[in-house]
Amino acid sequence: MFIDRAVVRVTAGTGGSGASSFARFKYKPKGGPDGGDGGHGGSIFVRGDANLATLLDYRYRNAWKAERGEHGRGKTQTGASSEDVYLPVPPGTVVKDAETDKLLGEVLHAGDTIQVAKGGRGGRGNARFATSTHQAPREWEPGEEGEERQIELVLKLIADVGLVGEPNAGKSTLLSVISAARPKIADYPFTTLEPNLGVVGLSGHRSFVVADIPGIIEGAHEGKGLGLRFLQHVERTRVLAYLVPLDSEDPQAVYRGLRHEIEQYSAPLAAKPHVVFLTKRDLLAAGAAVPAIDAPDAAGILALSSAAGTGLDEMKEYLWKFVESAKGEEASVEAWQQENEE
Ligand SMILES: Nc1nc2c(ncn2[C@@H]2O[C@H](COP(=O)(O)OP(=O)(O)OP(=O)(O)O)[C@@H](O)[C@H]2O)c(=O)[nH]1
Ligand SMILES: [Mg+2]
Repeated sequence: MFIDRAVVRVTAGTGGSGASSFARFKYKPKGGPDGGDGGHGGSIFVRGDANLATLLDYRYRNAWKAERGEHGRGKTQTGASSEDVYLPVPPGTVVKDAETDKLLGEVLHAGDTIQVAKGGRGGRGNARFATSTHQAPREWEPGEEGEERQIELVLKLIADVGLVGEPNAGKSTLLSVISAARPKIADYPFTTLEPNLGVVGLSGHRSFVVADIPGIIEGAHEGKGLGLRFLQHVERTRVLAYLVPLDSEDPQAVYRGLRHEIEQYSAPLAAKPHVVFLTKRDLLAAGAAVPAIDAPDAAGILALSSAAGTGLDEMKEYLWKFVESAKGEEASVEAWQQENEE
């Protein structure tokens, strides 16, 4: 499970002030009070958006403001209200007040909205204060202040696919070419220290979430390298993809080593459905055949190159079906468990 968190300051718009004004007609110098009311300040809402999978945007922009309402004007014209502001968040985001830790709500589905800062009401203009005994009021109200607060957004995300591989296997590069994620990529080991998530989009609004995780080395299950921390991150993914670069001296041994580390760490993790990606296909000598790998437990073996872009479309379609079938299995296991509990 990946926890994505962001703290954002939201400031709603203050209401516009009411006006103090008197009508002036050519032949009637002393008209009645005609100051209009101020407009509403804009409120701020958090809204579920199915196209998002992370809270990454809020690392770059952590302050959001709505405009103030316009002031009222003469001729009892009400000031214009300001537009409300919507912060898009992925479904599954919990919204809290960051100062009090109070739960403000949870965005479960696309389109769900939660108000996080209320815009101020507009103040009344002097036209509103006229009574039979008080016919020329000068009173007007200022607009109400817009609410301001610090909110915390928390998203617990289960990645569909976890990319498993030795350092430099090309995990981050692969994520960067199949999603909008921009993980750091370099030709030295352990470039990736924290998991990166990306959403892979396919035609017909299909998508799945891929997690690129720190490289795994021999002894990872004992805590070597980023070992345990890395393994905890993949524990909650639905399926795994083992990456074996084709410029490895012995691809079979690389695959065996990865399987070994996972098995040593946890049997359920090793039992997760998995596929093998033979990466960096462009590094094979021209005309050379892709080496065969013995992987009896794998659902499939695909050769691809992130650098040349080969095999990627097929791989995305393949992964999507693989993830869907894993979701189907989960559902049937849950149903089976429920039936057997009764
Ligand atoms: N020729 C070639 N090089 C690639 C390909 N994919 C990745 N690389 C290179 O391999 C190196 C390592 O790539 P990364 O994507 O950072 O590898 P990683 O698995 O994320 O590595 P860590 O984060 O350190 O575990 C970089 O120099 C990449 O440019 C590929 O398809 N072909
Ligand atoms: Mg990396």
